[in-house]
Amino acid sequence: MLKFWKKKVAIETEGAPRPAATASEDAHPASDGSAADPAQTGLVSIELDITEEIPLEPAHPESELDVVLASEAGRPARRSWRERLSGSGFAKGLGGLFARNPKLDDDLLDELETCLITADVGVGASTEIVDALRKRVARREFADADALLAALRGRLVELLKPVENPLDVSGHKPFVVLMVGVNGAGKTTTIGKLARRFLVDKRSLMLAAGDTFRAAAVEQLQTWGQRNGVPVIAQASGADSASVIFDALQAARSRGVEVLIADTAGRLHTQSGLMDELSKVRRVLAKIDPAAPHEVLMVIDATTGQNAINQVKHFRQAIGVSGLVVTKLDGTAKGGVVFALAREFGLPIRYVGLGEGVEDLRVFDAQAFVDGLLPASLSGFGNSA
Ligand SMILES: Nc1nc2c(ncn2[C@@H]2O[C@H](COP(=O)(O)OP(=O)(O)O)[C@@H](O)[C@H]2O)c(=O)[nH]1
Ligand SMILES: [Mg+2]
Repeated sequence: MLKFWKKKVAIETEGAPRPAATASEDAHPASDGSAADPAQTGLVSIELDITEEIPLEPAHPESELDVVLASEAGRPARRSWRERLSGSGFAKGLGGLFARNPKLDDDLLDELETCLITADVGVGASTEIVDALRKRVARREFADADALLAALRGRLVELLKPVENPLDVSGHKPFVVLMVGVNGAGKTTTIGKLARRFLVDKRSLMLAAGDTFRAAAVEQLQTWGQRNGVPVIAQASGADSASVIFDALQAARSRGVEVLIADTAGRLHTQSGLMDELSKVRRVLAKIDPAAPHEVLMVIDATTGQNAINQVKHFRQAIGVSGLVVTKLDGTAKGGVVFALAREFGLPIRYVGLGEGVEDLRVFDAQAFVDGLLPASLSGFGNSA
């Protein structure tokens, strides 16, 4: 039995007085504490009349998200991790290696090491993993290649377990999630997917169109918000990003919203001006809530490979990063970067993107991820090993 929820939301970006401290933030349109005039500030007034029906209590609560998502536009239920990851270079490389029914010798271990490095696991982690296996092979711990594969699986899961740490938004209200990352990493689409999850969890939320760099980015978020009945705080493109996110936090607070997700421009970590802007977002938010943002979620495109490591270093320096989302692990991504990130930073990997669909953002699960990358067993490849 499905129950439905009808929602009517009126949003206008308010010009409420701001704390005196804000006056020092040069670019804020109403930093003198006066009521903001939309005509002067370029604030966009958004009137949402949402009558879209959002199913809240699906027939099978144990797979709530699946049911809701599958019911949308006749989508098929979401695909398994293995289906999504089997096309990756990592899965193909390892699958190919073990499918040859290899002998347990140095050549196999060398090939395995090359395979891990090629899949972007990183030289340090790959060598470490293979050296440990080499010692065990020398001690004749493995009866066959299947046993070696099982040991590899165990080690890979062990590497990722410490970063399997889901995002918990219950500690603050509003809980502010700031999305950061380079251009095209998948920030805005991830916001859509994430927001959908929160809606299914029955959490009230609001979005801030903090990517004021491109007009299309503001529209992308507004369109999504309108379609899903989620208020979006926006200003005309070219406005100050920190000011949009500041307004959004004020609005979210006054409306008792539980989660605020703020988009930001896809800045390159080499552009120091843009990085400074991120630091400013943090400073400005702290005037309303010293603990905000409560999560700085950095989105990383898995296809950027080892460059991802440098990106994280720069963003950590500029704003601090508390969690990662690794997108585009479907298709041809090498996937190994997830291990390299885990080893290098130990930052929680909150979600992974396994495709472009709304159902393809998954809470990171170390075991499911590794199982998706590795062949189930050698017999799965028609070998008797
Ligand atoms: N295949 C795939 N594509 C994705 C994934 N996440 C995002 N994308 C695509 O990446 C492109 C850039 O995404 P966008 O959200 O605009 O990036 P932004 O510049 O960081 O906001 C879009 O075409 C998305 O559909 C994913 O997990 N898998
Ligand atoms: Mg974007």
